[in-house]
Amino acid sequence: MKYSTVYDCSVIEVDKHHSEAGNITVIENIETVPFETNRVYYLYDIPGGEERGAHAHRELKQLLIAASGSFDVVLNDGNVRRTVSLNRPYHGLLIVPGIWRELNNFSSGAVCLVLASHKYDEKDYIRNYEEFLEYKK
Ligand code: T46
Repeated sequence: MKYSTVYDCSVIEVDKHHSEAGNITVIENIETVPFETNRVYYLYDIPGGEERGAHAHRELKQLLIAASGSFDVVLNDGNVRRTVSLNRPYHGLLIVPGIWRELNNFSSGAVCLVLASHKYDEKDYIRNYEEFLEYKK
């Protein structure tokens, strides 16, 4: 998605069932996320001050959730930068393809849960920022 912008990314509120015994959030394909989930992964045990990401995807769509704790996601379309703070397990950040992202400011015990539209494919990554800027031209 060469022409995607940071404004194509959005925070959605996913459902939350509350009971006195605690909460549960359920995420269903299409109902909640506008793509079919083919992979789930999560980042955890992230040392203080560490950053993750620093790449873009050509085709992959993702929903990022702070399943525990909090962190910031800096979205960048080569033109505009936008920082989104995730700190609720019932908020999900939809990231469209063609967006450079950096994850930082992880709290202690933070867990970044990711629902992804495709299986892992290293060829889908743009890991060089100069290459990303060329791709977006
Ligand atoms: C993203 C952010 C939020 C695999 O072998 N399979 C996988 O499905 C994934 C996601 C990663 N890996 C390997 C590739 C690397 O050798 O795990 C290692 C770490 O991956 P990476 O450096 O890409 O990790 P992050 O945390 O910078 O990025 C990950 C995802 O790759 C990326 O899609 O958006 O989480």
